[in-house]
Amino acid sequence: MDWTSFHDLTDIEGFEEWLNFTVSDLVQVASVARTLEGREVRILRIADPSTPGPKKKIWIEGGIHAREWISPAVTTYLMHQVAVSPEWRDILKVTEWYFVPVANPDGYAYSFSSPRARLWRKNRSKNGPSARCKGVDLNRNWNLKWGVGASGNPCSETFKGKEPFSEPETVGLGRAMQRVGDIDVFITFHSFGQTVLYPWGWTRDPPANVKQLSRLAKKFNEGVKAASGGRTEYEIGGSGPLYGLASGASDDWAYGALQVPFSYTIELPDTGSYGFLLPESEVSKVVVETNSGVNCMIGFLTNLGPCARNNRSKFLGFRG
Ligand code: 0X9
Ligand code: ZN
Repeated sequence: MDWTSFHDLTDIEGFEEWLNFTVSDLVQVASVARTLEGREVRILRIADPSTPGPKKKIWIEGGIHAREWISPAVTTYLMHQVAVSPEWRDILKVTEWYFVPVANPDGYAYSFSSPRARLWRKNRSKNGPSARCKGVDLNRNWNLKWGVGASGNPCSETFKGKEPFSEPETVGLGRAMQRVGDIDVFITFHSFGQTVLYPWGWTRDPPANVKQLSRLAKKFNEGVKAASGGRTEYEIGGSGPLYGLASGASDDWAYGALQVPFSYTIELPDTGSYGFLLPESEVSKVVVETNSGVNCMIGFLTNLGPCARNNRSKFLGFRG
């Protein structure tokens, strides 16, 4: 494993097992769903059992859209850093992490299968016995205001599925998130655009704690800026206003159904020159900058590290 190239599902699963084996005191691996093509949707829990709770719970989702290869790259890098890097050690004492490196393994594997399939977005669902077109957009399939800004046509890139939670991937991930319970921060990595999006996607109305959401998003940008020497910046805003209405996404479900107070979609680089076809030469830069962004965010939230907040300032989500 390295972060100077993109890796297929076999490499990523091998890396998960290696991390689980070498950092066995901190890392646990579980399978939360079985896909149509028989692959596992895996989550990795990283927590330090030698420090007492309660801890902030952070859920990081990657690879829900197959072609956005930089997303699993960022997720696996962050997972590795959280498990082994001294930069995260203090924060890890007061946090527990749940990583989903590849939320859409069938789609991801398919996008590696041939140059023709490189830009595949959905899973590989059959959509009925005689359907010509395969795949459900897993980021239109979660059960919150399902249907707004999504397609009912199986041939569309944004096909919402036949009903909310029709897909094993979304069902398994949703149940696992419910089981974990009281998640404080949810981040799903996508590409491209260089934006930090907060809810809602299904309406342009601002969410209840928009001020806190925006303040924490700015910390991500601060961390990215610091690591990039001021060269990389993200735009911050509501996903409805910035990207147009789209419902059934995991961020809205985490925020609206699970009441996760800090829920974000981070659209990774670039801003459109290469788009989904980001060159491998960019991978190391993006993963390092994103790690720094998340470190600043969580450092602020936990009051640890270089981005620790002022002790006296109150900073609470709406769940308190
Ligand atoms: O449309 C999406 O699913 C995401 N953009 S992408 O280009 N990566 O496909 C944005 C999702 C933003 N969140 C919501 N609409 N809730
Ligand atoms: Zn996406």
